[in-house]
Amino acid sequence: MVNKPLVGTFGSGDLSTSSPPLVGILMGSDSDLSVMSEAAKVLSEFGIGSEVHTLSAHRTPEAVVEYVKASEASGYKVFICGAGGAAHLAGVVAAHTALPVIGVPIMNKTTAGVDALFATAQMPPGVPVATVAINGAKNAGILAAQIIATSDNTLQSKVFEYKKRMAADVLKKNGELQDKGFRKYLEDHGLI
Ligand code: RP5
Repeated sequence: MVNKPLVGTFGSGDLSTSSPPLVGILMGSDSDLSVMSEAAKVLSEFGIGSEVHTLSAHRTPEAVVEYVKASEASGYKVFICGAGGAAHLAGVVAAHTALPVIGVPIMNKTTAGVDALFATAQMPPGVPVATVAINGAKNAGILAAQIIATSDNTLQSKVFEYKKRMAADVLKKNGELQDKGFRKYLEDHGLI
């Protein structure tokens, strides 16, 4: 059992916005944090508050359930769960909530994250986990924003703007590539 309340602690620290958290970001170990912080960062760009916690399906099973129940009662909308190896965290969270759960398989040295990908994606019928790519925490954050945006027009506009900026950036780079040719482009961008 944990000593202090798990919910409402704004665990993402300097990555969090002043908005009350709507997304709970969980990871099995602090060794997952550099990957999982990408979800908190992109949510913060959309002005969505999140909390980041290290809670493990295997090492702290009671605390996971306690957190899910408390944050669900506090009005959270989505959970994002990252774990590596025998990655059961997202599935366990999904077993205890009716909120959408997004799973992030974390890469590891022994199997490059393929075991986590299968463990996260291959959920039994009735208990879905929306699984993103191995180490795909940024996409998990964007997907969480898109889920919340289905009932928030202002947020939906922000998601559209995000996609427009992304498209403009790619087209700008393509323009430069066409102007310079691939050899000079590679040189100028330090890609060779
Ligand atoms: C999983 O085991 C964690 O999600 C992490 O990806 C992996 C290794 O954990 P550590 O041994 O680094 O704490 O539970």
